[in-house]
Amino acid sequence: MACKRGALIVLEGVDRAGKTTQCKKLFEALQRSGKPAEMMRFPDRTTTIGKLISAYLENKSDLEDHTVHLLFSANRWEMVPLMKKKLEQGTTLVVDRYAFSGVAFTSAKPGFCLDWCKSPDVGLPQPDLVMFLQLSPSEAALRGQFGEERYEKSDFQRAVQNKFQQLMKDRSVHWQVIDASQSVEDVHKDIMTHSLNAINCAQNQALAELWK
Ligand code: 2DT
Repeated sequence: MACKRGALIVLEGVDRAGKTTQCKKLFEALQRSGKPAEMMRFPDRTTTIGKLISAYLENKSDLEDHTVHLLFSANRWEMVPLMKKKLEQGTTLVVDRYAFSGVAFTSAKPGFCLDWCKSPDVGLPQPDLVMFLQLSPSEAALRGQFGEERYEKSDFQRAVQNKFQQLMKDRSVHWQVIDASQSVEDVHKDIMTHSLNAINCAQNQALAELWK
């Protein structure tokens, strides 16, 4: 490796756990401490594939369930060359949702198994750290109403939460559960500690492939 690579850091979690806020705080804190970092999010709604996904999520179009699952995965694969380039250049990527959301959301639908849902994402860049922002449904409810998008229903969100619990049993992924019921600043401190560790470890390790 020409220079020390950046780390691939993913935040996952249930709705209203504060993923997007925490991604931004982490990105800003890394930048302030002089560590090259960039933020990404999935779905990336700006690409051609992302626009199809966005219309689906906003209930402006309907897509068959397998089809939309594969589009979410394609939306990650189309970013892989750029992700690898950034990581190799030493930039740490802070990513809001990844393949785990892909699997948890689709497998919460009737008729889908975890293995089928994982298969299109096998071989994606393996995150160095996946932090799961854990929040109970009752605490999430205190943070306000769900939005208007397709998956923002409490029964479905509960099923998604169960699927995340199943995914977290997989020891091939470096999961870290974060208590998202703490204050924004305390959650940030936890996330920063784990991220700095991951960045240190990643420097001396080759990028692996997810679920392979
Ligand atoms: P936000 O843009 O608010 O995060 O909502 N999703 C996401 C999937 O069903 N599959 C995926 O692969 C990904 C990344 C989660 C996006 C919604 O899309 C769902 C919520």
